[in-house]
Amino acid sequence: MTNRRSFLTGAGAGITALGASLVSRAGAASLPEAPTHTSSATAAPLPPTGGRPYNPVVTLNGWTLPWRMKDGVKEFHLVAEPVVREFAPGMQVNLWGYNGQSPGPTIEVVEGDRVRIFVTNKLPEHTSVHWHGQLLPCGMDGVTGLTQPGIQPGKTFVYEFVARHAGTFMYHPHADEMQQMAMGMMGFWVTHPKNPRQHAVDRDYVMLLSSYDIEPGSYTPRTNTMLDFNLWTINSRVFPGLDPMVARLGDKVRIRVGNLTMTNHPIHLHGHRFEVAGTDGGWVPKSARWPEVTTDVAVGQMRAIEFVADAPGDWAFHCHKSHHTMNAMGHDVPTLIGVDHRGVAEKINKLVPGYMVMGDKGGSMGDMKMPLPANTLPMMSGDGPFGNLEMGGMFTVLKVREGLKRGDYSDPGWYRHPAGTVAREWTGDGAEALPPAPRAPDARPAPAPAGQAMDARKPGANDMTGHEHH
Ligand SMILES: [Cu+2]
Repeated sequence: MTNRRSFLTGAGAGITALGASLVSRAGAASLPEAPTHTSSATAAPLPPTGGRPYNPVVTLNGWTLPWRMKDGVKEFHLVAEPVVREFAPGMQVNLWGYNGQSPGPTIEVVEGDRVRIFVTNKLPEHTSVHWHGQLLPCGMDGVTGLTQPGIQPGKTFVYEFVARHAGTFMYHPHADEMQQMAMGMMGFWVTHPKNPRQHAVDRDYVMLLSSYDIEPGSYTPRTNTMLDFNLWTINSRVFPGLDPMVARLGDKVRIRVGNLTMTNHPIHLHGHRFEVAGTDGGWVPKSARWPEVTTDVAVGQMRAIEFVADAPGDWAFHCHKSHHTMNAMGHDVPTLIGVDHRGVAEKINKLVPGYMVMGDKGGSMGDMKMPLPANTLPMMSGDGPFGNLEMGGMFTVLKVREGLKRGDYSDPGWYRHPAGTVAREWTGDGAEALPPAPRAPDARPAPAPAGQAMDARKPGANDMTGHEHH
């Protein structure tokens, strides 16, 4: 009834059997199931149901696409379609994704596997899928116009190739890219080594970085934005909507990060040292690795970092660009430190009820409850054991605990610090004498605090830069 030939020579007029091709009616009758997933919780790792064994990955706040084996070929079915993604409780976003979610499900295969991926387009415009980092026949590369025609709405294409090398990859459209990626179309791909003991770790997390420009109160990203995004996401979630990464004390942990935003992200982990063990080009030889606590993931790059989780605690993991650990309401706010604008606020309040003075003592809004427009998130939030975390965006926590069960990814709650190991207020009693705090030799008087008269001078009209005027 159906065979591989009918897929590859199907109804797509003018398409050669060498490239990605339209699925014929006969082929469509035997399409593998296209499972969907709408929960934004982190799904348990999906162990292989056949083929070579591997150690499955965990997609933070995401899931892995099940497959079926057919005549020795692993068959997957992706459906490109509009989805609704919760970025964090309180904010739903209209995105485009795959199989009910953005990012799409993670695809896991083993080095040497022959893989067949059916892609059904339920978007209102054509699309294609590019398999970023794969070494494959050119006609399977998924570049609309160059290696295949676009997959028109309602149509299904089939891609087929051998996953030739193990590593960390992703998939995304190469069709109307600016729109489709700005709408969240992307997914992770992991090709496991043939030998499961090679590059083996105890926990293997994967995440894709994406960014969105969503006006507070609206539900759909502005897709023509080039640089000025206001939501910086890990797997289309923002803190506090991101689950923690959990590790047992002593576990070897890998975190694979792919960047499909328009800027680089220096990814930083607290309390540990890691090495970059892989890129989308493959594994880094051991002799070429060096210790790091931050690694930059540039646009279109992937980095697999590895470390031993040897320090119990709740450790911050985040992009080091401070604007990227902030949600929508923190953008385009002028600096008001040192400015007394209480009078201005009163006047504005008559025109704009609810206007709030922000940031005259700094930016911290952790304790303020301000009315937000519907469907957006405060710029920094998230309740921790010591109060508000003042974080959003690309931020989550690595929770390292003793005695966790292998394969237990559930949130162990907040870390219980051993007595005497937490920073605390110094109250002057006890044995510690306050050491002197010498000031820089040429220290100047600080600017007047808010509420006092200020002698405003333009920067540059004084010698703050240290240069003499001539
Ligand atoms: Cu960043």
